[in-house]
This record gives sequence, structure tokens and C-alpha cells, in this order.
Amino acid sequence: YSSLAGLVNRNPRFSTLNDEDIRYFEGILGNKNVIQDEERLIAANTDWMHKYKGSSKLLLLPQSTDEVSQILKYCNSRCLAVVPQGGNTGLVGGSVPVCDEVIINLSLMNKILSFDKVSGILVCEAGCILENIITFLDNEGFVMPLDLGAKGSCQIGGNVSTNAGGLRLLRYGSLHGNVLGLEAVLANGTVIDMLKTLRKDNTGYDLKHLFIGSEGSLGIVTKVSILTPPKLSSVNAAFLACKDYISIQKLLQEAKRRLGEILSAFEFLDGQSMNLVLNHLEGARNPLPASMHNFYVLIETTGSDESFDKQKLEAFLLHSMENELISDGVLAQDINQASSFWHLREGIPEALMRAGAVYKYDLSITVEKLYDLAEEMRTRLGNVANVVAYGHLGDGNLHLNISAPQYDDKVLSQIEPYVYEWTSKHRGSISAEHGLGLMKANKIFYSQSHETVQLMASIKNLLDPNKILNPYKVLPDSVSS
Ligand code: FAD
Ligand code: 2HG
Ligand code: ZN
Repeated sequence: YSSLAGLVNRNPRFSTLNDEDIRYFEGILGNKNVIQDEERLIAANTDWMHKYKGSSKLLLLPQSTDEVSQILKYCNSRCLAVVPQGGNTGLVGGSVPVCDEVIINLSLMNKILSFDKVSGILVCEAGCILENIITFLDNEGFVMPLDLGAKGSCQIGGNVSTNAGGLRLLRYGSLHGNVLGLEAVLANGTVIDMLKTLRKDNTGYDLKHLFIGSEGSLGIVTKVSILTPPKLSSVNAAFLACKDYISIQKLLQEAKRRLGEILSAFEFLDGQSMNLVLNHLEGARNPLPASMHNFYVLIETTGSDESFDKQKLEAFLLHSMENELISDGVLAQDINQASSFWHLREGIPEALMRAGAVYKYDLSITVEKLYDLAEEMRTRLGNVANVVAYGHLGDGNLHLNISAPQYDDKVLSQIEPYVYEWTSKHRGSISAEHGLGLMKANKIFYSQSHETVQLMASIKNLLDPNKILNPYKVLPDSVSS
């Protein structure tokens, strides 16, 4: 592990946990949900990438909003720092303690509370695992507007807190649009009920948005209400190859124009990503094995008329072939083949983990410029590291991953601050969908003005004056300590 705790000074304002605190928490939660067991603490202290490792001595598992409220009220009065935790799949070191913060994990708050079949509005607790929600909705004939590779572990509360984007944002939009309401507990224990189930509600400031994407720094999300679209009968997937980046851009334009309302995903991976995933992911199979290509695209369509959709997709593919936008391609013949396309795409983060050390960047850049960065990075790094570029091209979101046998400060200094400066120069975002967490708290100025960050700090101060919620994360030291 490369623990970052050594790089961050523990804020001396925070108290240290004592026996009386433990007894108090046991009084609220009962002994079994106050965890001091070493093995469980190691897991809860360590992030998905095994890159960030805290040293918390306590994991709390509340079962209700009231329990969360009592925990926070007490921690606030004692000035005990806390880290809210969902499925712990975050990729920026936001979900684990930096030092000895108390971990509050929502996994026991996992009930679906209601589902309205007429409106498609689901209300559930924050600890529901995304995949369980997807399955529940599927049985009801609906779909979750959010899907991502970590669905088997991540929780809806974590998704909302990171404003996760994922694989179908192109079609359904972001959680700022799909989350209709939420309940959150502030640092002082106050429960804020914004759990509306209305499409339209212009009564004053729409404060739920403060909790969407604030990474547990303003409150703990305990319940969520989400608008879900009906499941449509016809889903198709195509796996295509392109010879160069210009062709991919044209393909995206054509897909938007010719597939229009049925387009539900447009994901890309470069040849280096394909090689990496084939070498390191179990069960990965190249759908286009005849030869290696520079770029691959996974297109998905979702519509309500099977023959119409197929016809549309086939016409689009024919047009793309004739105009040499694609050099090869395959249309999934059944659900298993479609799943194998998705397995390949969704498995890239895991393959990267298995390949060794990885420097991970999640950037929004205009589509036209997006791949220039990967190429420049390759030139900069030569053969000391493998530059792997993929992502949600339809949303202008590049996942730039630099894979190397081990972490090395010399390699890091070749990448940073260059990657952030480049992104800032092109007016992109240094965090498209993963958040800032610990990794990028001090990089915020590359994407936000001083005035904006100052306003964020004022809001933080108002909602969490003792700064007990997820310290050292999201906002830079200069405004947050
Ligand atoms: P955690 O990792 O536990 O926490 C994330 C942040 O939210 C932390 O700051 C934490 O303090 C806070 N938090 C968690 N729960 C709460 C709560 N109830 N209240 C307040 N704060 C809370 N992200 C994408 O956007 N798109 C993707 O396509 C995508 N794919 C991924 C694929 C893989 C294989 C992996 C490992 C990760 C991927 N991610 C993706 C990143 C990650 O899965 C998401 O950020 C996810 O939303 C995190 O949910 P979680 O429950 O695991 O949250
Ligand atoms: C994805 O789209 C995730 O697969 C992870 O957001 C991205 O590993 C990454 O860089
Ligand atoms: Zn992603």
C-alpha cells in the first residue's frame, strides 16, 4: 500500500476516540454494529485500488436515519471526524479515512421503500446496492438510469454522493436530473427531509443538488428518490473498430444523427486498452479477433420496436462501412454476446488493477481534443509506462490510465502537473465523474475559479462548521482547515 496518511497532517482540532465514545455508540447501535475487529477494519480502511489506506479504529453500521443522526450529533459535539462510506468502490480516495476518522458505512440501510409503477419513481435507502436496484426494477419492467462496472458493490448513496455518470448518461442524463429527492443528515445530526417524489418543484432553492456530488462533505445521504424509465423491448449492441481518431469522431456524430432516440451508449477504447484487458481480465474475448485495431467502439441502442431498431442500426452500420468510418464490426446476436462486449468494457478498471500500479485520470475534454492528451502523454513517457485511454466518448469523458510495474515518483512527475495543466488549458474538467476525494482536493483550482471555491468553502462552513465530515477531501487545505 502507498498510504497517503503520511502525507497529510492529522488535524489536531479533532478528538481521539476513547472508551466512553465506544460505549456511547454501543448504546445507540448495539454491540454488533460497532466494529473494532481488526480484519474488518483493514477492509474498511483500504480503498478499491489498494492505493489509499487509513488507520481508523472504528467502523459504525447504522440501521436507520435516526441512528445516523444520533451518531453525527455525538461526533459533532465531541469533534470526532467521520468518513461516510458506501460500497467503497470510489476511485479518488474519498471513501476511506485519511487518518483515524470514524467510518460510517451505510450498508445495513438497504431497503427499497416504495415504487410507483405509474410514474416510475423509486424510493430507497442509501445503502441499497446498485445491482439490487437494477434487478428490482427489471422485475417491475423498468430500468435504472445509472449503470456502471462497480454495480455489484457500489451503493446508491455513494452514487449520488459522487454524482456517478457511468455507461448510459448519454441517454438518461445525470443524477442531477434523475434524483427527484433525498434525505440527508447534517453534521450536527439535523435530518433534512427533501425526499420529494415530484417531477416539478420550484419552491425555493433546490438544495438536494448540494448533496449530489459533494462526496460526503456536506452531510450523509440516507434516502433517495429516483425517476426510472420503463424497460424497452429491443436492446442491441454492436462492437466496432476504427482506424483512427478522426473516424471515431465522425462515427459519434453519425450515431447521434442516424440512431438518435435509440442510442443508449457510445463507449470507446483504444488498442492499448484492448491489449491490456485481453491480457489481464479473466473471460475477456476480443469480439473482432481477425486483426488488432487502433480504436474500438461499443454502441448500444434501446428502443421499443425490434424490427425498426434493427433496421436503423443496420442502415447506420452500412453507411459507416461505406464511408470507411469503421474498418470492422460485429452485431451481438444474443444477450450473451452483448454481455461479453460489456464484460470487456466494464472490466478495464479491474484489468488495470491486475496489471500493476496505475495512475488514474478522469477528465472531461471536448471530444475533438480528447485523444490528443493520450498521444502527448505517450510521447512524454516513452516506454516507461503504458498509456491506456478509454471512456464515455459520447459524454466527452476520457479515462486516461497510465499503467506501470510499480509506483515511481519520477513517472508521476512526468504526468503531473502536466495532465492537469493541459486539461485546464483546454477548459476541461479534472474530475468528470469520479469526484475529487483526497486525490484531487488540492487540484480543484485547475477547474474552478477562486471565487467559486470560496463559495463552496462558505457552504461547507455553514453546513459543517466543525469540519468533521470527510476532512482532507474535496476542498483544498487552503480554504478548508
Ligand atoms: P464509496 O466509494 O463508498 O464513496 C464514494 C464517496 O461518496 C466518498 O467520498 C464517500 O465519503 C461518499 N459517500 C458514500 N456513501 C455516502 C452517503 N450515503 N452519504 C454521503 N456520502 C457518501 N464512477 C462513475 O462515475 N462512472 C463509472 O462508470 C464508474 N465505473 C466504475 C467501475 C469500477 C470497476 C469501479 C471500481 C469504480 C467505478 N466508478 C465509476 C467509481 C465508483 O464506483 C463510483 O464513484 C460510485 O458511485 C461510488 O459508490 P460507492 O457506494 O462505492 O461509494
Ligand atoms: C469506467 O468508466 C470507470 O470504467 C472507471 O469510470 C474508469 O478506471 C477508470 O479510469
Ligand atoms: Zn467511467
